[in-house]
Amino acid sequence: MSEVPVFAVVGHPNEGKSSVVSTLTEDDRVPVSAVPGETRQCATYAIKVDGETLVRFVDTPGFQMPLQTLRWMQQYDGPAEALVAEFIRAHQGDPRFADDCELLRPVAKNAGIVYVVDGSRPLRPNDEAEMEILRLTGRPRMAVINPKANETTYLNEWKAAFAKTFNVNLQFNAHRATFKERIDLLQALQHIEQDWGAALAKVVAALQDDWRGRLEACADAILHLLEKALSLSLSGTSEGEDPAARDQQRDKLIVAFQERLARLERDCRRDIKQRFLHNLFNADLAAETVAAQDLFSEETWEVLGLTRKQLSLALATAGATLGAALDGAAGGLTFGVFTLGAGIAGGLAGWTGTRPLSRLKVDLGPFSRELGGCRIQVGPLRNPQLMFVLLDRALIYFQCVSNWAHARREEAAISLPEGKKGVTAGWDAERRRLFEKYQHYLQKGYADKANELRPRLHQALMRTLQEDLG
Ligand SMILES: Nc1nc2c(ncn2[C@@H]2O[C@H](COP(=O)(O)OP(=O)(O)O)[C@@H](O)[C@H]2O)c(=O)[nH]1
Ligand SMILES: [Mg+2]
Repeated sequence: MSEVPVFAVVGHPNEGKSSVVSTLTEDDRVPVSAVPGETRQCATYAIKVDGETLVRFVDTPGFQMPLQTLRWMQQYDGPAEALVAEFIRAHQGDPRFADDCELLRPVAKNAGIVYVVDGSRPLRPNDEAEMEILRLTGRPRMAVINPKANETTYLNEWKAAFAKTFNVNLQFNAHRATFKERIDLLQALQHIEQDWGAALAKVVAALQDDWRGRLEACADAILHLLEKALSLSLSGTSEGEDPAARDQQRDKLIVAFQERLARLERDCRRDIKQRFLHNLFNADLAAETVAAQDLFSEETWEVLGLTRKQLSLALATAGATLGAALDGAAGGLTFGVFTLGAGIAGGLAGWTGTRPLSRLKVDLGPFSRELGGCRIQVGPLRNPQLMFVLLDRALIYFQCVSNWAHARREEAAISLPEGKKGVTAGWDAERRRLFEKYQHYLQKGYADKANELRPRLHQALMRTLQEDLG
């Protein structure tokens, strides 16, 4: 069959039908609403890859009069294949059955059926009636349990009821489903009707290809961020050679430097987000979370990046002075990225919000240099911790965006458990060293050597995106 398969997503009002459609088609325009019965018309959404429509899902209103609808169907004695069309013909002028007619319209046109229930509540007589209606339509059908609440008491009851009426049933949390779970649902659909098997297998293969392409693009975006951030350096000329003038100039450069880094991070996030077809979701609003905090906040460095031990190793390899980088009284929580002059605090008040600048540790040597005369240079950053914090922030952002179901409309809140919870601290030493080497080459200005490493870095990132975060 060369036609694009169509599935009507049906069920009781407010059980998550629109949510299932939204998440499956990655379309956040599907209206998801807490108010039952808002959808009165069917609306069709598609999974498309490279502009080609591969499968369609029809979002429908909920059953309105299931008991009466069933009674009519049980009394019907015309040809079985005309049942649904006859029901619609008999009821289409009656406003009490408006929703039932509307939701059965795609079924009358031979759509397959995806029946959605909230499996966290017990079964009711209406549900039995709805399932029986769907059985009587004779169309291929699958039941999807979308547990809206964290309640599993009734799951077995639901599954037993489904066993009688549906070819396949599956649990699918429309607000939490990952890419893999979407694929599982599409694969399950392959089994409800042989004729659609090939078309749906094509959907699955195309989506898997497409997903891989997205991950490749994200790995590229993250590598681009690293390259730009780690080779970033700014220089300027102070007005006069006295220390105060030089400090002032250096402080200005530091602020500009931080702004440039922040912009690079923003660009990287935008590139990542763009791949996952989100219009409403704003991951940047995750204000309480580590990845969304200031890159240079102490809390960020506490949770992300390398552990103290990993960092000492990295610093030793990079030939930096351990003392400078691991100073700080607070249990080694400060890593000395920036050197801030005494007179700078006022001028910088804006960039860490309310955090007192005095808590930032000083690491003059590697970061800013006086080039002679009135010339001052800031960057490139030598501290490996900065690179791993940047990586962690990008990876956590990726993880959040790529797993954010399109039906989920609340604001993002990425929460991380206590302790070192960056991604890179969990990497094997080989992977970490590869990136340390890259940073080293970029700082030294060995562009060729840095470029040679890129395929391996890309591969390492792909592994993380696919395996560590998948
Ligand atoms: N927490 C949670 N809420 C859900 C889930 N599915 C649906 N909802 C909520 O339930 C309400 C109805 O969802 P919707 O998809 O519009 O249901 P429909 O009326 O069957 O189309 C909305 O407030 C959704 O946010 C879910 O899987 N988890
Ligand atoms: Mg709806």
